[in-house]
Amino acid sequence: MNAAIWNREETLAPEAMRTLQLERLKATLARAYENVPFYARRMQAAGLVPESVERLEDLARLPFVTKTDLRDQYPKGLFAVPDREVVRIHASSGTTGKPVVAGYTRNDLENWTECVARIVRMAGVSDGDVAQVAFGYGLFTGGFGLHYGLERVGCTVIPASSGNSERQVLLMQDLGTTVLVSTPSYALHLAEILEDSGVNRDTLRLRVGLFGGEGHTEAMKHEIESRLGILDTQNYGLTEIVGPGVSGECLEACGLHINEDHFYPEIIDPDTGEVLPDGQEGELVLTTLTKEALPMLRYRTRDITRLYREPCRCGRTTVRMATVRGRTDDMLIIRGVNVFPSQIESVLVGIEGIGPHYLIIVTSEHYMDKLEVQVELVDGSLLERYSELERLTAHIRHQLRTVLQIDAKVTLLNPKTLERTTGKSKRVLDLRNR
Ligand code: DLL
Repeated sequence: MNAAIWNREETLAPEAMRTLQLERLKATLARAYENVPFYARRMQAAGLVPESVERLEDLARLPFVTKTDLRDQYPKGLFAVPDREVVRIHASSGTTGKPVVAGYTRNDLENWTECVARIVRMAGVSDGDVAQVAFGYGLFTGGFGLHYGLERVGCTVIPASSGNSERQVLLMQDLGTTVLVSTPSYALHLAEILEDSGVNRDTLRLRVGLFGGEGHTEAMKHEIESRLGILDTQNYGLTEIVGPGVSGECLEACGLHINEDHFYPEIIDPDTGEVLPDGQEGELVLTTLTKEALPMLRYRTRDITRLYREPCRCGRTTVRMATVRGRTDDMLIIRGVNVFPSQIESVLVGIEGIGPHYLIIVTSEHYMDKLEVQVELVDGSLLERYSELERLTAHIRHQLRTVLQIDAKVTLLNPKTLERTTGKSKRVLDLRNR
């Protein structure tokens, strides 16, 4: 087996994987039905018992679980084990209302560590590496989640946590960090700090980034790679399912391998709920196959992607998901046109003279939606050169129009005026009355 492959389950033949998945699914269904009244009620209402699922395809008969269900069951209504078996709690921050609370048994933590270890190895990271974790250590799953997986493969882990960018740079310099673990937007922010403080990139040992927690476009990936001089790899996950460790990119950079012996993926049409065939884009729905404390049956992630099973050159046989294109609740409908922030990002990052940070503002005037895109200039003195400024603005508007099919107001700002975040970035301000 290729040394970079951490567990043998990553290379199972498709039939063997399906057998394992079905066996684990049946056990999960039985546990959930027996221990979680919510699941028992839901299944009964659909005329189902755990034994109704005889094949993996039968899973499609089960109702979905949504974030609203989790909120209604707050804090621990979906837990399937007694409190004394829960050894860790995490929670998602949640921009509205109550957070989602996730619990883990000892076995859950062990499986989580193994899943993250796989992702770390996929990115070519191993015991010779020094990994600086710039995710928050706390209720957020990013810090602790990556931490234990990195330790498992033998890395030296620096639990820097998020924030204090100057200290992050100092740690990188003095401790010889080779792996940066953060959100992609924070990686760009650190690149800026490095440039501003005149640190010569070549004096650093940074070589690879393990980025996740939010999306980034191909264009942004190139920007990070060229400014930090590293290889950008991404990984995906969510609190409701486990945290990071659901899927990650290998060095072939052709999609994210899903740890499908632990998390069973489906793609559905977000409007009808119908399961879509491989290759078609839709909403990712995940079912946990090994989770004890918080089993999740058909959780609607709201993340838009597609699945593909063509063999990967890395030797892993696990199904892959494409980079998440956006979230169903991220999609803006502006004057009837569907707009994903990621489309705007791809346009902006390719344009010379402007920085990679941006803010999308949507307002409504006289019942008409207005889209404004604020972006920073690389060279602030351009603000005094009117004709050049006009030309650049017109160019950006034109490019946006070509991609989005709608007009946007473009506002060019002085360098470094938009807010920088150390965690997930907030790039959309929808001020319409909804
Ligand atoms: O962000 C877990 C995580 C931490 C993953 C660190 C990777 C690294 P939540 O805070 O619950 O959990 O947010 C989950 O973030 O549904 C996606 O919308 C988004 N997300 C996470 N990773 C990616 C990614 C963590 N690689 C939500 N690409 C998910 C796009 C991502 N979106």
